[in-house]
Parts: sequence; C-alpha cells; structure tokens
Amino acid sequence: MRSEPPELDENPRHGFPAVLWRTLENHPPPGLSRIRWRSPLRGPWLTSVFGAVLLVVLPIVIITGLLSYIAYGPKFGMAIPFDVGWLKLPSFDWPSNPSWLYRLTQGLHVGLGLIMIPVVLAKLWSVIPRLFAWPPARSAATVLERISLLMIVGGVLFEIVTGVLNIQYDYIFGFSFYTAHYFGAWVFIAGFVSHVAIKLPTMIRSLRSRSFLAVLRTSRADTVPEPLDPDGLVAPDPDPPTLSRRGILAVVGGGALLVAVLTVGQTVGGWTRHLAILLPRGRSYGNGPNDFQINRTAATARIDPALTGERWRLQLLGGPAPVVLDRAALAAMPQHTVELPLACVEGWSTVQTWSGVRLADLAAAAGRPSPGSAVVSSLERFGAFNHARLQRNQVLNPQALLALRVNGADLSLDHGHPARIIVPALPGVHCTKWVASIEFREV
Ligand SMILES: Nc1nc2c(c(=O)[nH]1)N[C@H]1C(S)=C(S)[C@@H](COP(=O)(O)O)O[C@H]1N2
Ligand SMILES: [Mo]
Repeated sequence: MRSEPPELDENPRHGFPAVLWRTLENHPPPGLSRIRWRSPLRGPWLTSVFGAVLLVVLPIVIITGLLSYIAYGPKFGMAIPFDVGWLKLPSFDWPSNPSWLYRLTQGLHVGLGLIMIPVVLAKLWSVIPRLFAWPPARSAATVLERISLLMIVGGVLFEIVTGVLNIQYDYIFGFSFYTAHYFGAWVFIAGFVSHVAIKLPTMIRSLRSRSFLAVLRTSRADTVPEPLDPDGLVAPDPDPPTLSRRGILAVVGGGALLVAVLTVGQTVGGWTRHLAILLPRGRSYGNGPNDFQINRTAATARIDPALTGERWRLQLLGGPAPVVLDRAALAAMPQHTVELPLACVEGWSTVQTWSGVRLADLAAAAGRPSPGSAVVSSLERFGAFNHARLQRNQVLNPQALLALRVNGADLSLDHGHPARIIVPALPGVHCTKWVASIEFREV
C-alpha cells in the first residue's frame, strides 16, 4: 500500500464522508498494509491487453449463452429458470435451419468460455492491487466502480465454476444449475457493461502507450516497469523481472491454446475427440454404428427393457382419435435418412446419420397434419428431460424425424431404442429418447 493516496483531490474534505473516509484509511484490515505487490510486469498496458481480448470474446460467450436460453423454448415453459421476472428475454421461434445452428452457438459458448479461463485469471492477477485497495472507495463514483468490480469478478468466477462443474458432473448441485447460471450471468453482464463503460477510455489510452510489436521484441533483461499509474497497478518498488512481457503473454496465450486443444475435439470430432478430456461425456461410447457419446444411459434413466421390446407402442394423440402404432407399422411407413448433429447444452456435438419417419408424416397419421406444436413424451418416468414440446417449424421440417435407426443399424437402448426424436438445430436435451407418445396440438 502507498502511504500517500495518489488522488488526493478525490478525497471528501468535509462532513460525514470525510470522517468516514479518514476513519477507514486509518484502520486498514490487519495485514493489508504489509502486502507489497512487486511484479514489474503489472501495469495498465498489460491489464488492457488481457482486457481487450476479453472485451472481444466475452460478448460472444454472453450472447450465445442467452441464445441457448431462448433455444430451450421459454414460450413453452421449457427454459430453466421458468419465471425470470423482468429479466425475460425476447422470445422467438428457434430456427430449425441451418441444422448446425445450435451446434455452433453452444459449441462457441462452452468452448470459448473454457478457453477464456486462463485469460480471466491473468486479468484478475494483473489487477490484484486494485482488489485490495484501501480505503475501498473515496467517492460516490468510486463506490459504483467498486460495486461493478465486485459484480464482474464474483460473476465471472461464479459462471466459470458452475459452468465447469455442470459439464464435469451430472446434477451435483443442491440447486438448479440453469437457474444459478442464468441469474449469475445477469450479475456478470451488469458488472461487465458498467466496467467497460468506465474503463474503455483507460484501456484505449493504455494500449496506445506502447507498441505491441516492440513488446514482442523486448527480452526479459530489457523489461522495465510501466510508469506509475493513478490506479496503483504499477508496483512502486518492483522486484527485478523473472519474465518478460512477451513471456507472460506466451504463458497466458499458451494456456488458452492448451484449453482449446483439450476442448475443440468435442465439436470437431474424429480422432480429436479423444483429446476432449474436459468434456467427460464428449468421448465415445456404445458399439459399432451406435458408437457415439451418450448423455444418459437407459440404466441411469431407469428404462425397463421389457417395455422397449415387443410390447412397445407409439401413441399419436391430438387428432380425432388416438392412433397406436407398433414398431413394424412405423417401419412400414416411408423412411427418410438425414445427416444431423446432436448438440448438447454441455457443448459437445456429434453428426450422425439417422433414419426414421418424418414427424410431419406422423402428424398427418394422427389426423392433425398442420399442428401448432407437439409434445413428445418418453417411457422415462422421472427427470426433467422425459418430455419436450416442439415448435411448429420443428415438427414440419422435412428433416425432423422420429428416428428408428442410426448409421444403418437399429438404435441401441442407450441411444433411445425403440425410437427417438432428431430435429435440425434442436438442443440435444429436447431430442427425447425412448419415445412413448407424441401429442400434436392446435397451438
Ligand atoms: N428420455 C430422455 N431423453 C433424452 C435425455 C434424457 O435424459 N432422457 N437426455 C437428452 C440430452 S441432455 C441429450 S444431449 C441427448 C443425448 O443423446 P444421446 O445420449 O443419444 O447422445 O438426449 C436427450 N434425450
Ligand atoms: Mo444434453
């Protein structure tokens, strides 16, 4: 800590604020005044480089995250959390074209979110003296700045922790992951927007303060601290450098690259999928044509195999009278083959070749050829994902199938035998497995 506050002019001189400020300044928390931040690399330029990267990438993570909420179908009450009050997003029908839309948006959300972790940590490291500044605020404006800082730091760490835990484990939270991640996101967004508004001029000025190329050409021996700054990022009595600026950029960039290598396989597939160790369900399971990742096995979903054999029937509801089909009757209907991705909210996706009956044909068979929506229900008795409501465009898309086969073989029990939903651009969670009934609705 400096003993002399750098911006004396901001200090309130009169009345209660002055007394409060002086009291705070004279009573730092024990130990705080002994902390010395000594890295010679810390400074507005370095912070601004990390900040600029996050300023470009985090909006993509934010927007794709909000799009995922919309893709879940808030108008049908399927998005979680359901009741978000005035944080309600504009709801529109999620397109079913191009088929890779959700694969792209959610792949970017999870992938870029993971890749940015080293940059976020580096950015936090670079501003650590600010987080321990005492007194915490000197004026109403700095109080606001501090609150936005708390929201952005707390928000980003909360989103990282909940997001990472959700793709590592199933349902380990005592609360809903979706609810926590959604509200946490808004805390972060509010902090992010105000932080950018406050700091953008400083960032631009700091980036201009030295040339990036010159930094890349500067060795460790020639690395000198930035000039002292009013925010107190630059150490007044720095240690000699153990790393050059280009060195720290290489460490952070290398960290981000490493996470990228361990992540992209979940989307790109092929042999790279074996590298996707951050996505436990992103690797392959099953046998032969059914050898691709399984989100939840039949055993975990407590599917009784006896109900999926000869006794299985598909019920089509919503027409003048219920229509009941067995698997032979379904197999006798016109079959269509489509190459479509299955794209999970957890970020992994995989493209497979599915065959089965068009949902549009089933709607016609049910006696409601032009439905407003359809409710698909699974044999699965429990769990939030045992049913899904599809929009009209998702039912009527010619590629939307009730799939019986994948890659030329019958679906395995784990992949939803006897029949599952596959619809272009639909979040994987709504591609219901072990389908028992489809109700075509007027609206
Ligand atoms: N009945 C039922 N269908 C389900 C699920 C489920 O838990 N129960 N999981 C969904 C989720 S979250 C995904 S990502 C896909 C995964 O399909 P797969 O296991 O065949 O890869 O199935 C979906 N269909
Ligand atoms: Mo999923």
